[in-house]
Amino acid sequence: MKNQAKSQLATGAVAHLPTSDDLKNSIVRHLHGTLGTDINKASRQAWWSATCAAVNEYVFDGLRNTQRTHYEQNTRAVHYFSLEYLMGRLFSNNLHNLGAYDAAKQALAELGLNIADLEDQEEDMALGNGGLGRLAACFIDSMATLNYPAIGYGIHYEHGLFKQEFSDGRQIERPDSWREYGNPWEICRPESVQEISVYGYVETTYDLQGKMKKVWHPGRIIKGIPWDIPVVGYQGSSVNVLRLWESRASGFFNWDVFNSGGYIDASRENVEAETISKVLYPNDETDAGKELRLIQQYFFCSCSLKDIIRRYKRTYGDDWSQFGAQVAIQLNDTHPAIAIPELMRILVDRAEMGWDEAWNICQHVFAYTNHTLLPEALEKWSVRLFEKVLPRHLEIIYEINRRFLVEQVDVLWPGDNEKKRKLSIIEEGHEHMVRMGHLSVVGSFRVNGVAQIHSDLVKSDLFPEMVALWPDKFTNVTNGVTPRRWLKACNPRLSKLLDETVGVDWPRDLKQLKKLAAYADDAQIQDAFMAIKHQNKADLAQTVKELTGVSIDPHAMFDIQIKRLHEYKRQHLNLLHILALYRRILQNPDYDMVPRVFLFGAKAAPGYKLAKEIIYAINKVAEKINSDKRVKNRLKVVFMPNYRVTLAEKMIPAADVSEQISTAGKEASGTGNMKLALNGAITVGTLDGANIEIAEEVGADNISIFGLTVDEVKALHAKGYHSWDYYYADPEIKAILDWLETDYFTPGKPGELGAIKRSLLEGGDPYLVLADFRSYVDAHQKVDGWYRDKAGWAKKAILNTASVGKFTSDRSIEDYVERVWKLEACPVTAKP
Ligand code: NBY
Repeated sequence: MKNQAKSQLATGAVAHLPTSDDLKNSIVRHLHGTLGTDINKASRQAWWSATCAAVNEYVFDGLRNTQRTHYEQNTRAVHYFSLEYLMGRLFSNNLHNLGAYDAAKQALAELGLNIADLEDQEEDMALGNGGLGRLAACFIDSMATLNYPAIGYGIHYEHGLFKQEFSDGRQIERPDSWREYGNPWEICRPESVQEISVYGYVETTYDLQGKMKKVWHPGRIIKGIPWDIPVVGYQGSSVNVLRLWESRASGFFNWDVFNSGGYIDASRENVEAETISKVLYPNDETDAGKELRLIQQYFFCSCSLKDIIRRYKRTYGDDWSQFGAQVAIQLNDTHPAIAIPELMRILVDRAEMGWDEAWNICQHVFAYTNHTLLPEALEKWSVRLFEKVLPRHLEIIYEINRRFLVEQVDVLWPGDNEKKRKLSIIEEGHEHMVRMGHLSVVGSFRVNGVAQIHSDLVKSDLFPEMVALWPDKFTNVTNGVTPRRWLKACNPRLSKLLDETVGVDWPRDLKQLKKLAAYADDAQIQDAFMAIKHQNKADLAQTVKELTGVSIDPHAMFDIQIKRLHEYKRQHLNLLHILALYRRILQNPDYDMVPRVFLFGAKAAPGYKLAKEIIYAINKVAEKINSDKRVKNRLKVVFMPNYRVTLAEKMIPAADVSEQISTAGKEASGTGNMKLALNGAITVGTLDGANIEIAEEVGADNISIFGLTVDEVKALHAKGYHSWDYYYADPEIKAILDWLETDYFTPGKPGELGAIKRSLLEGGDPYLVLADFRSYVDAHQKVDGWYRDKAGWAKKAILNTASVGKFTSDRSIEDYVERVWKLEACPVTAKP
């Protein structure tokens, strides 16, 4: 008998993990019975769908067992509210988490198929912009793995983040239609439909006892249809749910129009209702402040709250006394903050509860995570817009604010109008605005930042008075990433080496990696580790060739910056360094440097002009450098198109150097920094966000830190920063900026790359690029020296992987459980 690939032991919700024969039979069965085709003529797409269906037999089994257990145990649960989930592909992730990847690989091989080819059939599920959305995806993976009863709530966007193409070096956005050919991982649950209201007006009425009652007469009713995506915990522990709402016209309101011959008007209303979940806003960090966006936020919050309440009532009926004990809601930034007045509305207007009792419930339910200090990214909605879209919620916010100012602010600071002005949920400018951050802090029992320094700054710079009012409300939870996706699945070679050296428990106990430190000086392990890195680089080189046509040499140092394009993340600082190296090579043909390939991946928000100019400049400089014979392969520059989770999974395992170079105080945490260090890249970074904690873990010898600290940044701004001084004082800076303005990189078109220079000089260089330039170049010089010593570099790389066990999202989730949610794990056992 042939050797069947064994799957790992079933430990949780999934009763029987598949063998390769099980999967093979099931795949063929689905090819016939679900896809209606045959092994002789099935397309790759059909094979992929059939394989997903086969995997789903086990996933759904786990889902049923988990849901039954949660219902029977009646446990407290956390509800993660997020406008974004950047899931990426689910095929290999689900197989790995089921412990069935090898079995599937063998089954497919026996059917004459290569599993990697099938993986490439899947579109990324890109329902998010960047770090915030990916964090939500890592968190739901960890919550399932750790057996916490948890549901993720969000929007089922028809179009996720745009696809990026380059045309003559400039970013072009194309729509992303991830579900065009269906999505095998989701289940539509029409039986759990919800209806929500928007627009209209509020009527004040009085009952027979003379008691005032507010009645909202909505202008529009919209249906929310839930799609459930199973979230498979590692080794089949729990299978939780991500529930995403799709908007539909309610039908209800349109009949009159329809019957009176208004067919076109009626279908226009349909289109408008369906627009709500049509497309993800591509704004990273800055909020658009658009009506549709506010409706999106309200739509998913209202649907989700009603869903939670429906489930609660199944057990408790009209007894609300246990709601606060049973339900925790985590707000992923302020985007879902409208859930706070919505719950108040449901309790006060619908359940006819007194204000104090209702407010008390809210304050046991909501917790808020802040992801940014950038002033332009702190959400505000105009009172005018609120009044139009959510008139009743505006009244409730006014009342929350009135009580807050009278009962809290005026008690601590009697008669201090300046304090009231600063703390008011309503900002009084020439246009009155609702401050969603203030609302979130006032309405939550806990507020956290996403790295220690960021949480400290949230307290000291963003909400100092709120801290004076409620010191215990504020805490920190440093971000983390799931090692299942970001090491086990994306870097199988390194995973195997780790299994052999530190044992197989590291994917769910990442601190086990510490054992690897004992081998940091072991020549054999060093060779193995660097051979793996080299193979990963060779794989990436192939991808680069296919996607861009550029040839890169895996023997060169791979220096990678992957993240959204933003001035504060300073991709242009990286560019200035590249230009400095290029200029040195041209000035000195024998300039001695370790050959380097600089790789970028980044999307710019479509309306962010300067960000797009930076992409263009990098592409133009890349073209010139890559075709300049004088460089003799010491330098290559590649901007990878359409950066997304799937591309990250190919780039991260191949990185030697990780660029984490934000202006200190601006990057809340970062999570790419963690993924890169975990895969053995050495960080060149500022003392910002989680870089600080990474430096603490890996030690000063294994990271290259540069630049101003948060305090120095503040001091420099206070004293007055003049970027021109650096331009005149540093001839290299001057030469590079002037060079960018010539037509050297854009023949015949001088000034095409002038935007960067202008922003750094006339624009005042708000992110201190020129102030940090010299120390950045020095930090890279140091890295260049390190790389020349092969054994020394291997040791540093190994120590990076060995030292970053702290940054698993499992640890983040345990921190949330302890500091915020107070949940009990609920292990699931499969029914025999
Ligand atoms: O959240 C990121 C932070 O920049 C990063 O430092 C942190 O590690 C990560 C997870 O905590 N923030 C982020 O990704 N923000 C967004 O994607 C985003 C998206 C939309 C809007 C604002 C921010 N919006 O207002 O539309």
